[in-house]
Formats: sequence, structure tokens, C-alpha cells
Amino acid sequence: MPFALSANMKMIPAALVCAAFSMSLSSIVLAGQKADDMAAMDMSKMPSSTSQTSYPAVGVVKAVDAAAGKVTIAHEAIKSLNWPAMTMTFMVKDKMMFDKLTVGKKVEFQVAKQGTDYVVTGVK
Ligand SMILES: [Cu+2]
Repeated sequence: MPFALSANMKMIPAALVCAAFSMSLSSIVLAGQKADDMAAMDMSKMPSSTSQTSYPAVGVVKAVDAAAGKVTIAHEAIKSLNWPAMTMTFMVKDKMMFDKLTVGKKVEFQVAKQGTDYVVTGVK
């Protein structure tokens, strides 16, 4: 079935060309709107399929609580998240990362949103 779907998708531009010669302008606009709806549907699927997106960040480790799996980092602005620079506490995904999270150290790290929490998913 996926093959049949992709075959149909490839045929749409050809159909639109035919429509341009043989159909009214309103039919072409309608076809365009259908294409927009499909694009919007694809967009709405993105948050769930990319919920593990990691955002790169840089900051200085301020405090470590390995037992609780948390680290406090004074991070620089994270443009991809629209965050200003601030000091905040993150959950740490893998306790192995505490090897690299030393108080006072400047680290490059990755942040991902998990539920309502922001989690450090990687440290360089
Ligand atoms: Cu922050």
C-alpha cells in the first residue's frame, strides 16, 4: 500500500497540469488547498515524531546532585529553544554523564524535552 500511495502522489503534479488546461481556476485553487491541508497534517505529526529532539547548549556546571540525577547549569542562551541565558536545574538522562559534569566546568550539552521536564541527554 505505501507504494500505491507514493505512486498517487507522483501523479498529482501531472493532474494539476491537465487541470490548468481543461478546468476552471476555482478547481485549481481547490486542488491547491487540498495540498496545503496535507502539508498542515504532516506538520501536526511532527511534535510527536520528534519529541526526542535534542537542542545543543553551552553552560557552566553550578551544582551536581548525582543521587537525585540532577545538574544545575548556568547555560548560555539556547536559540533553538528561544531561551535566554539562565541558571537552571536539569534532569540527567544517564548517570554516566556525571563523569563529565564537574562543578565549575564549562560543558557543551544536549537538552531534550521529556514531558514537562528538560533533560540533559548528552554531554561533550
Ligand atoms: Cu534555562
